[in-house]
Amino acid sequence: MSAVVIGVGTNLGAREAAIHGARQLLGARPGIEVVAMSPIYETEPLGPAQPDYLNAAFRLETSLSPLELLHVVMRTERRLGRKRRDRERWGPRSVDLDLLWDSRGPHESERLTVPHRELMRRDFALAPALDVAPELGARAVRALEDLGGPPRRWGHEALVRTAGDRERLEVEVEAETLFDACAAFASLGEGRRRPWSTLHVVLEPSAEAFGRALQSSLRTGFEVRRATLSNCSKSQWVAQFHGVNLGTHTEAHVRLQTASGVARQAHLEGSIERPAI
Ligand code: A4P
Ligand code: MG
Repeated sequence: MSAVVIGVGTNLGAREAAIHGARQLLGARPGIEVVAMSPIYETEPLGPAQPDYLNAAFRLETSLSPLELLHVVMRTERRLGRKRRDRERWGPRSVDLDLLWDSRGPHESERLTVPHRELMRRDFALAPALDVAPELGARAVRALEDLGGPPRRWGHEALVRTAGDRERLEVEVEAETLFDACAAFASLGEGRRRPWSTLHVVLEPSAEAFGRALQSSLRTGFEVRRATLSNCSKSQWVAQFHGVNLGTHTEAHVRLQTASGVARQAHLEGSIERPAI
C-alpha cells in the first residue's frame, strides 16, 4: 500500500458538497482508502477573475498505480458533474482533483506528472497537502512560508485523521464544534460503506473544543476524555461521551443522537454522577 495526496479545488456550485462527495466516491473505490482529510481553506483564485475557491486535500492508502489513480480521479470529477466547459485553463470549475504527491516518488509520463508541477508554488495546494502529509518536509514548509503561510481556514470544518484496520479504527478529530466533528465522523463512516457498530474516538488535542461545545448543554465545565459512536446507520447514529467536570471532578456521561444530513439537529442528553463524599 502506498500513500498518495489528492488535492481538491472547487469554485462553482455547492462547493463543500463537492469536496465531501469526492471524498466519499474516492473512498468507495476498491484499492483506495481515504485515511485523512485536511481542513478546508477558502482561497483567492489563481487565474482569470472568478469566484473564490475551497481547497482541501485527502490522504489515500492505495494499491493503485499513479496512472490508475489518474483514471479514478478523472472519473470522479465527471461523476461530480464537471463539464468540459469547466476545463478552461485555470478557469472556474465545479471540482478539480489533482495528484499532488505520491510516497513512491516522482512519476513522469505523457499524461501525468507527480508531484504536481505547481505544488510548491501554490499555497492552496501546499497547505492542505502538508496537513495530511508532513513527509513533504522542510522544503515544502519553507515554500509555504515564502508564499505567505497557509490561506485562511474555511468554516468550522473538522480535521479528521484515522488509523486502524478492519477490526479497529481510531479517529482523531479537531473541530470547532461537536456537531462538526460528529458530522465528519458520520460522513467518513458512510464513505467507507461500513456503518460503524462501535467507534472509539481519540480526542487529543481537541478535547477542549468538545468540552466547550458540551459545556453549553450541560452548563458546567467539562472535559471529554473518551467518546464512543454506536448504533450507526445511514440515517442515525449515537455518540456517547465520557468526561470529567473540571470544577468538581464529577463524572459525566453524555449521549448525542442525531440524523446525518441534518447534522445540526442533534439531541443531547447528559447525566452527571456526583462522587460519593
Ligand atoms: N495531469 C498531469 N499531471 C497531473 C496531476 N499531477 N494531477 C494532466 C492531475 N492531472 C495531471 O487536467 C488536465 C490534464 O493534466 C489531465 O488530463 C492530466 O492528464 P485538468 O484538471 O483538466 O487541467 P490542468 O492541467 O490541471 O489545468 P487546470 O485544471 O486548468 O489548472 P490547475 O493547475 O488544475 O489549476 N485557484 C485557487 N485558489 N484554487 C484552485 O484550486 N485551481 C486552478 C486550476 C486554478 N486556480 C485555482 C485553483
Ligand atoms: Mg487539474
